[in-house]
Amino acid sequence: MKPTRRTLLTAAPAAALATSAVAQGRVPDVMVSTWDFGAAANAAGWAARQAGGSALDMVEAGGKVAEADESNSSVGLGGMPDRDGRVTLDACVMTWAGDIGAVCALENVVHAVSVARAVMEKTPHTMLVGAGARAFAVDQGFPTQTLLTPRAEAAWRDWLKTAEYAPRANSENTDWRGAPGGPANHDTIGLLAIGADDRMAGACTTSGMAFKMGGRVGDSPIIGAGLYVDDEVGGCTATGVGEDVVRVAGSHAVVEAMRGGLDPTAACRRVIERLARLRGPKVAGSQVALLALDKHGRAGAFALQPGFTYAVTDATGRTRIARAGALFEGP
Ligand code: SD4
Repeated sequence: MKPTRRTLLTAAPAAALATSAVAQGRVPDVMVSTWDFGAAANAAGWAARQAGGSALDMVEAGGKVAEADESNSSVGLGGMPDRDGRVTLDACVMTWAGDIGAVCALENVVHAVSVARAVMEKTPHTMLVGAGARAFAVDQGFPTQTLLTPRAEAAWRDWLKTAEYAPRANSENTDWRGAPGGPANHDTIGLLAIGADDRMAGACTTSGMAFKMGGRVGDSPIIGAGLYVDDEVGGCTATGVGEDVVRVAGSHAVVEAMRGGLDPTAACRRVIERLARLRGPKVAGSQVALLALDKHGRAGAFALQPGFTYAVTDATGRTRIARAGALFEGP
């Protein structure tokens, strides 16, 4: 049936959908973030919610935690540079109302997620890149600083000895935990939250693939690829090799699969399977992970490779780390 203005106005309100999870006796999830380091981000997001903040405030607060943490390499400060030694950040935000903002290849500003929000709120545009993004951030009063830490610089100088570009699956967790294995080559935090008013927002922020070519942009700041939110259905965010996420418009595809009736895990799985069919052996060694949260407060994820984890905070404020299923799960 073609929706009329009347049917649109009388569609089930978001609150009714989210409370249906409570009616089923389940505490709905209200915030999810990629990887183990999402737990600290969720704590900040939860605090923002408790302080009366919106879902957008929640995901921004969470993203800023990861951006300021130089021990993850990287989102924001401490991010691995490109092959010329420059740390360039990509980020985006999307709200329940379809408002979007993004920055690509932003230099010298730690909180790319906040600059993306400012693009959304203060400009007539949806995306600023490179020098324009930096000039805008400075104009908005964002402080500037060097993002290349001694640790990241040392890793880059080490990489220059071979200059071999080879993304490693799940480096977000192994490198963040300080496990051996050399420098991280990708670290992204994607966040989705449902505010106390039942409206959803999302954010995604990254320094992209370590030792990428100068000017390279992955999926993270691209609405529909690294992030998508539809307040009628739910949201999705992606991590891993951005080139492969973009190929299938990963986050948008997951949201549409949920709209078609799949639960978040099944929706993520469908898109990962689609990517594997599309690319075959070309994705056999790489990681792509999709994380979704539906309007009922159900979280789910699926990945190409085992090892993808995510942090889930429920409406009581309790956080757990969950492990996603994977297409190439071992025997
Ligand atoms: C990118 N998707 O720039 C990002 C990297 C990433 O976890 O997700 N790392 O391609």
